[in-house]
Amino acid sequence: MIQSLPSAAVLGARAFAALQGLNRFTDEPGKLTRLYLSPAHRQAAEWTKGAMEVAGLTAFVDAAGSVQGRREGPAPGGPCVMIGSHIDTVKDGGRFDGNLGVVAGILAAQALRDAGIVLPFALEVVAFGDEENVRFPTHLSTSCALAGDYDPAWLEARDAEGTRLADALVAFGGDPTGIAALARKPGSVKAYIELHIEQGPVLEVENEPVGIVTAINAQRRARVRVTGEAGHAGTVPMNLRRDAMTASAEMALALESIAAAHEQAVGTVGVFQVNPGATNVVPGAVEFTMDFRCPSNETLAAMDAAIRSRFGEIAARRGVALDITLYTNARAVPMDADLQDSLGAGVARAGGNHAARRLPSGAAHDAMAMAALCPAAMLFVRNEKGISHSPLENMTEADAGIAIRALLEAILELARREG
Ligand code: HGY
Ligand code: MN
Ligand code: MN
Repeated sequence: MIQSLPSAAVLGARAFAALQGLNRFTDEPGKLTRLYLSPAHRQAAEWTKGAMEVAGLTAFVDAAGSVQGRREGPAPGGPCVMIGSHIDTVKDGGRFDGNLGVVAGILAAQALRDAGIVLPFALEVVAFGDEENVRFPTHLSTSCALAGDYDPAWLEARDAEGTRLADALVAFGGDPTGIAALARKPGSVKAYIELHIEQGPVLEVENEPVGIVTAINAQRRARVRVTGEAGHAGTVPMNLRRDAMTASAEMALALESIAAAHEQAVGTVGVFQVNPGATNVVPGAVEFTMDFRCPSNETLAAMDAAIRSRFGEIAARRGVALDITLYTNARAVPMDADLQDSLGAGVARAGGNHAARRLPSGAAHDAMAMAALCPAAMLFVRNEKGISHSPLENMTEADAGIAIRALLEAILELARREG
């Protein structure tokens, strides 16, 4: 006997209560910092596994550190619909980025189980562990593991302390040798849906609680090393300096102006290390990161060429050495059109006459990786002023509830379309 599904208000309250529990786990008390394979990530993974089990899913922490939960459909081992997002965060991040999508999947599974609804496919919820790629120079490594695109070189990646990813994974309780086996067979995942905060201002400006993602922007990340000559800050004349810091500062401003000159492009220098880092020493070496993105692959390639040309000119004029190492080169990823329509039907059935605005994503998501395996789509949730990757990240319980109810209705729409 099918009972009614919980209201959006009930789902919103449950989501906020669950996030309270999950977000106790941090590596920096007083802030939300939960980097891949950290102690807080392990605690959060255990909490997530337990919450999945309460929701009626069979759950485990996989070899790469993600948490996978599954409820079988009529044919054991058959294809599934997967709801996923991530539980790693940036440093001093927000409560909702990634975490909300995982909690939403768990609450949807629980609501379907409680309502006695039997789906014509298996239902899976996955909490990926390396979406932010803040600790190691990787790119969506844990969702790439499921999509069959894991790069073994990532196991040799080192964090700021010099720890190898493979060693951190073993210490976490993962298994580097078991990652290849995580790859899902084509057809085993019918659809991947990710509910995620928008991390931008569009839905708030247009007064819509939810939106449907059309595509995820192309993105490149690089590490830049600039080498000049250290010297005495008091004695080296300005015209004889090979100052790595001022050269790097000019390059950072060049990135900013190149990004500003290209349609819907962005460019960011987020990490900037000056060596030796003493007041009275002309900096001999600087290492900084670049993150640049835009909707078009061609425009991103043109930006890359312009950056290399401008940086080369600056280095030559200032007499410093330059090394640019690209470590992320992700093409723009369109979201599946049919799955977008199923999400649109879900939003319509969730009530409230919402327009289900279609919009691109400037932020990367695990859906980028999963789209290589199966049809993937995303449901965005309005968040206050679009602020994200910040402790000021916020949203209303009501919007969270509307989004989770729409997710539930979209899953039922997929079941209906299964016939
Ligand atoms: O950087 C990003 O776009 C994502 O939040 N990891
Ligand atoms: Mn995210
Ligand atoms: Mn993020």
